[in-house]
Amino acid sequence: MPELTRVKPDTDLDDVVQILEEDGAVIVEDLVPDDVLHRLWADLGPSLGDTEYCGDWYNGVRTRRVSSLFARTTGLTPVVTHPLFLGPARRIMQRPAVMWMGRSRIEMVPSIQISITQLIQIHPGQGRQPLHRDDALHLNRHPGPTTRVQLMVAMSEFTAANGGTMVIPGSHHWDDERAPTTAEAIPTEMAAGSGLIWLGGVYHGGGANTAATARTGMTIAYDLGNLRQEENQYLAVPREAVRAYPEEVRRLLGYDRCPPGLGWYEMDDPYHLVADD
Ligand SMILES: O=C(O)CCC(=O)C(=O)O
Repeated sequence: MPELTRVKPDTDLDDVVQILEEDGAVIVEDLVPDDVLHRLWADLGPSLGDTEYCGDWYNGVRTRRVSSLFARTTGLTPVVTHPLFLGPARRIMQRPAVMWMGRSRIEMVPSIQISITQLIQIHPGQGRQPLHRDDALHLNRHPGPTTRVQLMVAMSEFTAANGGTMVIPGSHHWDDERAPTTAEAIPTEMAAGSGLIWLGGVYHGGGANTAATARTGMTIAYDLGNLRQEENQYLAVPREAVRAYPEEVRRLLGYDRCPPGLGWYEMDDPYHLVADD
């Protein structure tokens, strides 16, 4: 069976971008250091115990999901600013768009924003999730420009048996009429602390858990700044919690404008709402 390409955290950004553009997915080994992983378990793990199974065919009848992660921990900066997550997201999505203002030719670079944050814990007995493209949320047509770059951090080991994310490499190049099949999907196998990064046009889904213990992943996605966030971060994260993060992350949580003119507040930069006094 073919395998997903694996890179180390110090791999050159250009190489990772090239892998993502060709395969649509890559595993970054040791993306999250042990101390960060322990902190995230301490801050987020207890919420899983307080959460019921989702109970539906898509989200999983033996799957627990916990969202609003930025409201639950102040420990996400090293994850969302990791050079091999934020770097490819910026490089792949922030492509200049040309426009004319009268006789002036202008190039505008869009922003990107955090779109969904979720712990996903797949318990023994959970079946395969339907393979899907996350950018279908925005009704994207394919093949086409990438508007989402997503990360799944293994909070526990991912194996073929315990529900490691199923991925069809290269499927972001397919058109909209080609249906994905399970036979084409590769299970993500990675140690706790490693991360799977994939593009929004790639078919993927949670695997079946036929093992004895649960698999826990933490997913966070970047979307292009001119799209609606999947998870409404303005409602999910109180402003005091946003202020616990550095300016770059506050802006990535949506307190930013997307050029040329989306998202202003009182005709000004919305960052003022979460800036330090
Ligand atoms: O849990 C996983 O491995 C993938 C989950 C997923 O793709 C989803 O819920 O949309």
